[in-house]
Amino acid sequence: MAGEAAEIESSAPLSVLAKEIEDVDLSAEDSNSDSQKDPKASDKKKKKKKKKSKKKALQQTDPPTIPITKLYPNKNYPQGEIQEYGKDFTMNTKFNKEEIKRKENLEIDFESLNDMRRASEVHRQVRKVARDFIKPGKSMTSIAETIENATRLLVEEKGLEAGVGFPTGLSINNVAAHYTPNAGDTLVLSDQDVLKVDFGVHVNGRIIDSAFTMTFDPKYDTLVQAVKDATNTGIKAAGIDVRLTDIGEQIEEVMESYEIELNGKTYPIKCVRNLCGHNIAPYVIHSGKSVPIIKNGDNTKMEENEVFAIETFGSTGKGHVIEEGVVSHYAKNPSLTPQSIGRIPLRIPKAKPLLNTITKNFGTLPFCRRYLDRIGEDKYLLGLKNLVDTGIVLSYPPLVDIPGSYVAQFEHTIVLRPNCKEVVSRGDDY
Ligand SMILES: [Co+2]
Repeated sequence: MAGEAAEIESSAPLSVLAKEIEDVDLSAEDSNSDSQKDPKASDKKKKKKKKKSKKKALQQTDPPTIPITKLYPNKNYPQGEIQEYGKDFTMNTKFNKEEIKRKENLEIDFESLNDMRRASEVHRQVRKVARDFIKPGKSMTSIAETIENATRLLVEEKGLEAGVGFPTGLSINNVAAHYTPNAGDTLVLSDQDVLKVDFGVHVNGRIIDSAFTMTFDPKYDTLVQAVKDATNTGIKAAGIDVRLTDIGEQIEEVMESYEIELNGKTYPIKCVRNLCGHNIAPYVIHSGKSVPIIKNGDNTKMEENEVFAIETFGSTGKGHVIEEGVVSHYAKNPSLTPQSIGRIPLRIPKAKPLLNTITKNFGTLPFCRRYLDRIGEDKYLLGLKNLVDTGIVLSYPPLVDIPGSYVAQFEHTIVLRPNCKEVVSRGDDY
């Protein structure tokens, strides 16, 4: 999901994440510097381990039908891509054993990291299903349902313990973000469309937010390449104590070094300057910090153990989005306490029971109208409007650049572990 620069809301920092490491496996397998420097060595190690284990690992079917927990009976889910922090950071810490020890003690707790890795493996397998399914001629509704059904199956959806992380974004062309079909939607994908597939998976509220762009005409290749490059630049630039504006500046420089020729005209590829990445807290998709994709002067720094969605948007249009069109995405406002909500008068009688349904089924996770439909809610629009008007529920309208323009997006979720950066949602596709 996309963060909007204009709507930065402050909330408590994510200092809760730092806990002592409890699982020895993590330090044995993940903090081992040899295994990070030499991927082959770690492969060998893993193979050895597998041979020793008596349980025979299940193989995923095609299309996938086996929940991820069944594929990893020892519950050690695959780690993401490990990146070392920049030179300045390692210079300060590499030769300081005490500092390394201190940082290991501050390691994000293994359960949380492992939940994110499990959700990431679901994401990788579901996006493969999506890539195989998505073709010109498919309806947006069928694409969204294919992605959501596969997610629910592979993550073993269970109340607020595991499930879909937020509505499946299927924004096309000049629509940059926050479009998902509502009931009755008849939109069908065309071979000239630029489609952003932005979907989420969560385990115990640990949301993996990752997105990619699909096109069916090679003329868009440069746009897709520019945005992929820009997102990877942002991921590389991210780190503990790094200023958000510096990340934005590096993204902007890479993105705007590209241009694209479309139908005989050359367009500069611009960053969509009012969209940004964001930090993620348990059950909260946008948790206060915004990662700009331009140099914006925000001197706020990233911190140890924070989780960030790094996402960039490149456009052939203005590089600026406005809210336009029918809303599909909503989330309960995470900064309100039950007490403060209780003091807000609700004019529509159905608003109160609807709010209870939202709290019970989604908590503060984003949802869409289809998710209300599928749990049996109907005629809820007036009540929902009342909740939005009072600020109890936030709405996220589609965000669009000028007509005729094309926007592409790539996004990954990263964890700023004390001694390394883990790109948890990384796959061999992007
Ligand atoms: Co996002």
